[in-house]
Amino acid sequence: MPHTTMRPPVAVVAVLSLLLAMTSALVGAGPAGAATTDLALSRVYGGGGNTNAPYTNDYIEIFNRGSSAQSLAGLSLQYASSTGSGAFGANSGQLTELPDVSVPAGGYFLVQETAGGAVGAGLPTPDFTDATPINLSGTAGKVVLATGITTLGCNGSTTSPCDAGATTRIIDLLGYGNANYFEGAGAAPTLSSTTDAERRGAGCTDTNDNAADFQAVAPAPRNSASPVNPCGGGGTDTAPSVASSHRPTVRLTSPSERPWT
Ligand SMILES: [Ca+2]
Ligand SMILES: [Ca+2]
Ligand SMILES: [Ca+2]
Repeated sequence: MPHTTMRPPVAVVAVLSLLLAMTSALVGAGPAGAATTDLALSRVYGGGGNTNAPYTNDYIEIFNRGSSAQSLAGLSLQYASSTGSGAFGANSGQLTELPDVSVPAGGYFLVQETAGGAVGAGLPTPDFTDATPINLSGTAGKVVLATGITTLGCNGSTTSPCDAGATTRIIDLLGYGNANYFEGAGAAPTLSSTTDAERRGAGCTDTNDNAADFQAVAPAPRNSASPVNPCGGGGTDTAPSVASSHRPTVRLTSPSERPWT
C-alpha cells in the first residue's frame, strides 16, 4: 500500500509563508547598533568671525537622530586639520568635553567654539561653550564625535591611521574640504565664511557618506530651543524602514470563505 504524506492545503502554506516573510521584514527594519550611534554631527562651521561671516564664532551642532533621548556625558568633540600630522583632540584647543546633558529624540545641541574675529553676530544661545575652544578651519578640516574625553591618538591619514580601538570610539565623523579622512566615498564640500556643512534631512540623513550626506549652505545653527525634528526611521536610515501607514495588514477570512475547510 503506497504511503502518502499529509500535506496542508496550498492556501495554508501560502498564508504561513507570507506571515513569515512579513515578520522577518519587520524585524530587519528595526534599529541596529549601539544607542549612541543615533547622535550625529548635523552642522559644522569654521568661518566664525572671518571676513563676511554672519556669525562671530565657529560652531558644531549635534543632533539626535534616534527615537529616544541620548546623553552626552563622557563624549567629546575632537578636531584635526584637513591634512596635517596632528591627532584628533591632541590638545584642549582641539577637544571639547561635552556636558552631562540629555538630548531629546530629534533635538539639536549647539556647541560654541572659537571666535575668529569681531565680524558677524553672536550665535543663537549656545547649549555649551568650550572655555578652551576649537578653532575649526573655515574651509577644510576633520571633526569627530567620540566616546571618551581623551585624544583618539590618530588623524585617519595614511601616516596616522586610526586603529580598531580608535574607530570604535567614533560615533560620527565629518571630513570637509580636502580632508584626508571622511565617511564613505568622499568628504563634504569645501566651506567658506558664508557656508557651513549641513547634514541633509535637517540632520536625519546619515548614509555614512560625507559627500552625499552633507551640503554647503548658509550658516543657520540650531540649538536646544529649536523645534525637534523626529526622524522617521529611528536613526538607522541605511536600513530599509517600514512606515506605519504602509504596513501590510492581514485579514483572516471567515470559516465559510476558507478554501481548505
Ligand atoms: Ca575658525
Ligand atoms: Ca576645549
Ligand atoms: Ca555617520
